[in-house]
Amino acid sequence: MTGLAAALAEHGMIIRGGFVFAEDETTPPAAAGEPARSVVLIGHGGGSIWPYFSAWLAEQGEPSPDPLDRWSRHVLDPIAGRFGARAVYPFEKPWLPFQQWAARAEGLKSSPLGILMHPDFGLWHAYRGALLFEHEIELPLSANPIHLCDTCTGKPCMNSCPVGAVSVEGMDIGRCHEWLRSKAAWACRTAGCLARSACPHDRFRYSPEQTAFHMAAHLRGL
Ligand code: B12
Repeated sequence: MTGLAAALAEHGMIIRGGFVFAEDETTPPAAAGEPARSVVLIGHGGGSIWPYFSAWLAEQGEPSPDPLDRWSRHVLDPIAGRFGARAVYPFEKPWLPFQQWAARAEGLKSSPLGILMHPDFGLWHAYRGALLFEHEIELPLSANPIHLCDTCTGKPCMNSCPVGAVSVEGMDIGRCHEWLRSKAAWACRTAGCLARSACPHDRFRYSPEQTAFHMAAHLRGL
């Protein structure tokens, strides 16, 4: 996996763990059409992709929809080819269970926001794709990763949403979206999700530019 890690590092991406599927699991096809035996998740912690993606975006001509998705394919399709894998993406429908895979690959658990909590990156990480292999590739799981939400006493994420969409029951997405559609939600619409921002584990927080980019994409989908 050293070669793969090096190829990804050229684009600010990292390996986000991987695992062998269970024998009785139905899996998507790998490169030659046979059911995949293993999956390696690819993504980033913090804003590591941002300089690479922004430089690529600046070279593109006319703006066109979903540039981050296009960039992800542009980077990962050739890398998948080099390593004999098939690349799949979190934005492709029918959606593949990226969060379930991520939880298995890195032992992560969900925050009250629904986003997985990472012991280092906090809420500031995402998945840009996954590589499906015909053979077994197992990557070591860090021993019992800490779930930071378990020891968080103040739970500021639950007190920071202006419409109380985050609670012990989880995230009320309908309430969040109704609010986001209103002009009154200017703070969330410009600075990003206030509940996510309130998380104290924010060493890897995205830059204001990256946050605004993701929020604009999110708002276009409402
Ligand atoms: C649909 C979707 C959404 C929908 C959720 C609809 C719903 N009712 O659950 C909406 C549009 C609300 C959404 C929002 C966001 N999402 Co979203 N989303 C997805 C997507 C494309 C598909 C989820 C799915 O159904 N998968 C299929 C099922 C079978 O797989 P699963 O692993 O069991 O998926 C479950 C979870 O992913 C969960 N889920 C997904 N998103 C969200 C968001 C919230 C708030 C909650 C409660 C649950 C939830 O719902 C799924 C069904 O149970 C995934 C990518 C993917 N392919 O999984 C990204 C994904 C889960 N989203 C992601 C992110 C980052 C976000 C946002 C932060 C986007 C942003 N604005 O920047 C927000 C979170 C809101 C916030 N508070 O900031 C990341 C999460 C990474 C992580 N660190 O955990 C993913 C993996 C995409 C990626 N490229 O990395 N999302």
